[in-house]
Amino acid sequence: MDFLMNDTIAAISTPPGEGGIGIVRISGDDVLEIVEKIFRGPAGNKAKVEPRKVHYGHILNPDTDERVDEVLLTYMKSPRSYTTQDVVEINCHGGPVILKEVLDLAVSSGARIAEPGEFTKRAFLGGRIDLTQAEAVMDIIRARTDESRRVAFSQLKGELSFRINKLMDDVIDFLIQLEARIDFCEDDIPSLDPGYKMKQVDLVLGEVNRILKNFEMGKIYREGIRASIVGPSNAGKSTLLNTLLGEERAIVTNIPGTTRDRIEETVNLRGVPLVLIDTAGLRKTGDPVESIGIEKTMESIKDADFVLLVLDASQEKMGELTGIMDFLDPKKTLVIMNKTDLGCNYKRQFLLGYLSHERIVEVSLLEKQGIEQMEERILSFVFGGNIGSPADVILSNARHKDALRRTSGFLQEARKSIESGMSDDFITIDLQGALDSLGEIVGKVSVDSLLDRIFSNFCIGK
Ligand SMILES: Nc1nc2c(ncn2[C@@H]2O[C@H](COP(=O)(O)OP(=O)(O)OP(=O)(O)O)[C@@H](O)[C@H]2O)c(=O)[nH]1
Ligand SMILES: [Mg+2]
Repeated sequence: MDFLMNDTIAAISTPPGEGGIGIVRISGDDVLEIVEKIFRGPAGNKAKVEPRKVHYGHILNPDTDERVDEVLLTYMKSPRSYTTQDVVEINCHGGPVILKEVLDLAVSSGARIAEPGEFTKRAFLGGRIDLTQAEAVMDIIRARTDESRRVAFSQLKGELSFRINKLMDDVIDFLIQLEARIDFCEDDIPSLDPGYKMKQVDLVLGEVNRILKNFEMGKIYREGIRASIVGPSNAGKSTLLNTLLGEERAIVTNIPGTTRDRIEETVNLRGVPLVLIDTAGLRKTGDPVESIGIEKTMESIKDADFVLLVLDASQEKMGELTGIMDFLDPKKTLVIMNKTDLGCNYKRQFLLGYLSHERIVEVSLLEKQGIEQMEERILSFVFGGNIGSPADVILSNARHKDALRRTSGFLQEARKSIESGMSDDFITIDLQGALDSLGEIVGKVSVDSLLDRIFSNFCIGK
């Protein structure tokens, strides 16, 4: 990767398709030159563009003198721009043909097409944001619910970086104290007490482990969670999907075997993106189409993070359920006892042989009874009982988690070294390892391939 990235890049920064406006963004040393070639003020004159002002005018094809579009152009002068370089943003009419043409003109006037994520990569390399913030940009764009967006935005504001930098400072402070005793004659400075050393390591280790703990929660908010809705035919599986979705997505009839193909929809369950998979009912059937559906149901159970097993509460017969229950993993199953309006005749005891009572929720989806409680149960089940506030979540990225895991490993080694009375040399090696892996998170150790991997996930124009 070229670290002197002052060549000028351009891209369409708005999504493909038609819209009220579309934006072409250009960044690099030649921005003003390009503007001079292709932008004309209201009177058709070459306009002087000033930083942080919006300029009205036209984009012109300099070869044919043809006006391509009427635009608003904003110039952000280096270093006070997103990339820290000279940047212009041209607000055009939002048609794909116009945007492509303006982009082509920028390119024929000296820019090159940006790679995905290249604007943000420049912001990082220009020192405007650190790695966690660069990654948060992508997470914000991809956020599927308001809460996912909040988690990403707190990262963009630098909350994770702040905590990591603080930890790095603590490790460095401790390292300096140890190094001082290694480098200088032992007589000058009294050696450190093992209890004191242990305390220094534990302070950092405690915080690292705390941040690691909320990763799982962060992941759920960011990526969502997959639930497969299964159960005997006619129990109300499709009704459950529709209820949680708030619309009539799946066909509901009183004919058993209505759902043949699996239906997948994302719902926003109090901020958690929940992917629901409605499946064909589990029953013995001679119908080949339905059999295929049932096979797919089995597959969807394997794919899902958990299973919502929908049963008919008014039915006494539980015998045929044994097969289903044996197939399901009780740790990953929540039972929705539906149709309580028709009576509660099911054998609770039978189910309690498989799972605990808080895993059984009684509802009437038809009469909309117990829906709120069901939603709460689903959430506390998803979060393993402890739903934290998304405001606490600052770790949502697998790369960060991996680096923190390694940090934690190094610190545990350091603990062992202290415990077994090893010399300070050994402890500093572990601490250095901890420091390096913390540094990876905020990008203080730049590794080309790491950067490329992160930024190539971005969309073009970002
Ligand atoms: N009385 C009552 N009927 C319900 C309730 N929930 C769903 N139903 C009815 O039960 C029937 C089956 O509902 P579906 O949602 O299609 O059931 P399903 O489990 O998807 O069925 P298949 O796709 O055939 O496997 C429909 O007639 C629903 O209106 C409920 O809480 N009470
Ligand atoms: Mg159905």
